[in-house]
Amino acid sequence: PWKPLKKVGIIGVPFEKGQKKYGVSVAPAAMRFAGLLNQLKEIDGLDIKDYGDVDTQTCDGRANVENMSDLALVSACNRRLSEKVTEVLKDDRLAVTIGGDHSIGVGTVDGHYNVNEDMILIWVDAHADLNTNKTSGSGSVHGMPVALLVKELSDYWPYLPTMDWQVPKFSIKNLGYIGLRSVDTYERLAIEKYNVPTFAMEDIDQHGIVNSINHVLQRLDPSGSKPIHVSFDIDALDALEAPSTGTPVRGGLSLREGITLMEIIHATGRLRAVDLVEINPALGNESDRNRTIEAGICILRAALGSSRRGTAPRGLRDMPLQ
Ligand code: 6HN
Ligand code: MN
Ligand code: MN
Ligand code: MN
Repeated sequence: PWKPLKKVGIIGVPFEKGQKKYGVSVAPAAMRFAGLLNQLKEIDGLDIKDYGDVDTQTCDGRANVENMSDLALVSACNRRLSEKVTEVLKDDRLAVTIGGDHSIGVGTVDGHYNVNEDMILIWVDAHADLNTNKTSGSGSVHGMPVALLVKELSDYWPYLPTMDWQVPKFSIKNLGYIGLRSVDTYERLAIEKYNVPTFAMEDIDQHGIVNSINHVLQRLDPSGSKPIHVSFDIDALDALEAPSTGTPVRGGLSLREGITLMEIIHATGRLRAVDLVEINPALGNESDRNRTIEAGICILRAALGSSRRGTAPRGLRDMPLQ
């Protein structure tokens, strides 16, 4: 009964306080300027609606939590984002969220969970983003969104002022990782403790990207009946493919592996939300910036059904006669 959604909603989240470098908040504007909407509209039969940018500038209240930077702003931005994702999904559109740093995964997954409690989450990233404020070496919330989201880790957090709206309900049993190659020690402990299906780069090298994603999908949803959320950190791609990002790691996915991954997920017909985060147009030179943005657009096009084989014109059976 599942078939790919033809209606899509785009949400921009110009937010960068989940990490410390300037520029990742410029990505939604840079992606739009590069022609994102037209490049998605070119895909066969898609109806694209732009929901604009979420307000990322304002918050009331303060939250001074040890080793957790700008929590009040992270919280306020994610709260608005969660409501926006819920709105897009309730409009029967696939929610495409353009970050922003990866702390915005809290809002996208929360907003998706509120519509589809049976959703599964594929976190495509060089990093596991599974730190708490106790285990984080950076104090940056973009390294913590998964730990904030999963109910199994709620006891490992202190009380978080301003975050009362976000009650962790999503189960870590519905999470899988692809692309990991920079995992902190306690993140690895949690992955093993909860037996999270994880295809780190050496696993992908051994099994190939096709077997890797099929294995994760099979583990999380053997009957193929659950909506899929993909949170794609551009640093999952090799740093040569996507240099303009805040925490690049060498030895990542080729662009072709990223595209194949998204084509397979598209083909399930169950994709309901995609995040594309951590593109930082202020890092590197112009060629780095363009390469990274183009890679991001390729990933989204694959997720939305663009075919590398090409697509014959709809409803037509012959070439035009003279
Ligand atoms: N990202 N594990 C490191 C940290 O600071 O917690 C890096 C996190 C990177 C986060 O790329 O979304
Ligand atoms: Mn609406
Ligand atoms: Mn990330
Ligand atoms: Mn990352």
